[in-house]
Amino acid sequence: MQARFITFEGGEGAGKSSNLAVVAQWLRDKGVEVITTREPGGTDYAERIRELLLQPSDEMISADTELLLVFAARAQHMAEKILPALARGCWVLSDRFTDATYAYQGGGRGLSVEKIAQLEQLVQGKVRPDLTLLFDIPVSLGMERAGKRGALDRIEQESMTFFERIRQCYLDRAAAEPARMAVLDASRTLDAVQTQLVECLEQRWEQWNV
Ligand code: Z5A
Repeated sequence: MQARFITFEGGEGAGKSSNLAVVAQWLRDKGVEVITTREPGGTDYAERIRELLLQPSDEMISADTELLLVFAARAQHMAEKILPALARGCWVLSDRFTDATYAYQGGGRGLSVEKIAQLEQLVQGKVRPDLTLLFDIPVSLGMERAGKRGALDRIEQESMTFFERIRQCYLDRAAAEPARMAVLDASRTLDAVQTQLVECLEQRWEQWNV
């Protein structure tokens, strides 16, 4: 079977990382070779860009700077990790990808869809995720879960309205692309979320095996 590219999206504390591990195990149990990765980051160089993006800064970081850094990290991630893995038949699971850019830099920072789409084309060409799992959660609940971990990074320090715009942007994208994006109710218990997740995977697995 052709290797697939699956991405995990959602707001802060939505449970992306926890559920990515579940999907990786589900696929390995099916005999599939899988690598897991994350954005921004995923390679040594891209992880250094991640640090630049997330560490709190006294200097104002412009939205365009943030956008270009995100795509610089993605270009490296694509070249060094994602494309070689897919080419050798290995499935790739990424904790965030370009939908996060539309949501955070687009919905959150107010950059235009056209500007983001140009960079998406430049960096990714035709590569898009085969499946995007959107873990949807009310902002306050996600923050409560994420907040339990301690100090906030530069983006986590933004306002509630910033994160509300991000959530809405994700939901709008999922409504516009239902064949690629599956929305999961991440406000439920971990067990309940995982039940939805497995149902979704079983459906896709059948489609992909036809
Ligand atoms: N960013 C961007 O701006 N532009 C881009 O293009 C990209 C990213 C790619 C880093 O992301 C930042 O980069 C992010 C967007 C920006 N913004 N910020 N800040 P990240 O993914 O590394 O960081 P994050 O969004 O803050 O992830 P997170 O808070 O780690 O959330 P998560 O992975 O979705 O959740 P988790 O770690 O699996 O779970 C959080 C906690 O909740 C943990 O204690 C779990 O045990 C608990 N949990 C999870 N699910 C449940 C349920 N169902 N019930 C109860 N408790 C649960």
